[in-house]
Amino acid sequence: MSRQFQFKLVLLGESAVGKSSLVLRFVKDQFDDYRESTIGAAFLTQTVQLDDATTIRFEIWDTAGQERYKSLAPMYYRNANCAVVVYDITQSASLEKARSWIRELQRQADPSIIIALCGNKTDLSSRRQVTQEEAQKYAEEENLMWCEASAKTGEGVQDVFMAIAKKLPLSAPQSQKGAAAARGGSTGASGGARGVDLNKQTAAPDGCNC
Ligand SMILES: Nc1nc2c(ncn2[C@@H]2O[C@H](COP(=O)(O)OP(=O)(O)OP(=O)(O)O)[C@@H](O)[C@H]2O)c(=O)[nH]1
Ligand SMILES: [Mg+2]
Repeated sequence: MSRQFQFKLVLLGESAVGKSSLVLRFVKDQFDDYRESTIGAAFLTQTVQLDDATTIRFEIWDTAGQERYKSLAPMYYRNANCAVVVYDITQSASLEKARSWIRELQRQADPSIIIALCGNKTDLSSRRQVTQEEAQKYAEEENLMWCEASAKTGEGVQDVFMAIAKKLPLSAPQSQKGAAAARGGSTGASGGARGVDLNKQTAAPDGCNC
C-alpha cells in the first residue's frame, strides 16, 4: 500500500537570494530572469516520490526577504517541519543574514525542525564570494544540512528537497494539533512539528495553488 505524508516547509533568507526562484524551479521547473520581489509570502505545494511506496507532499511557504516583512516570518516558520535558509554565493552579506535566520530558528522554531542551508546561484561561480568550505564548515558546526544549487540552471534544486524528504521522520507519532498546524491551519503557539500521514486523514486537504 502506498503511503503519503505531508510536511510544512518554509524558505527564509535575504531578499533577492532566489528563494522564489528555487521554489518555482522545484514546483514548475521554470525560471524567470526578472522576478518580482515577494510580498508577504507565497504558498505552493509539490509532491516527491521517496520510494515505490512513499510520497511526500511539501506545503511550501516562500517568505518575503525584504526587511519590512521580517515580523511576519514567525507565522510561517511556526510548526514548520523543515526550513531551507537560502543565501546567494555571490553575496557574503547574504550568508550573514542566513546565519541570523538560523539563530532565530534555533531559538524559536520547533526543536525538531530540519534546517538546510542552501547557497544559490552557482551558475555565477565566477563572482563567488562565499566559499564552499566556509559555508560547509558553518553548517557542520550547527548540525545543518548544506547544499548549493542554481535555480537558473536547475542544478541541485531537486536534490535539496529530496535530501530533506529523506531526513523527515515518517514513523513519528501524529497528533491532530500537529496535523492542523502542518497544514498551515493553526497559528497557535505550540502543537509540535510533526508531519501528517495523509493515509490517516478522512479526506486529503486540497491546498494546491500551483
Ligand atoms: N543567475 C541567477 N540568478 C538567479 C538565480 N536565482 C534567482 N536569480 C535571480 O535573482 C533575482 C531574485 O530572485 P527571487 O527568486 O525573486 O529572490 P527572493 O529570494 O525570492 O527575493 P524576495 O522575494 O525579495 O525575498 C531574480 O532576478 C532572479 O532571476 C540563480 O540561480 N542564478
Ligand atoms: Mg521571493
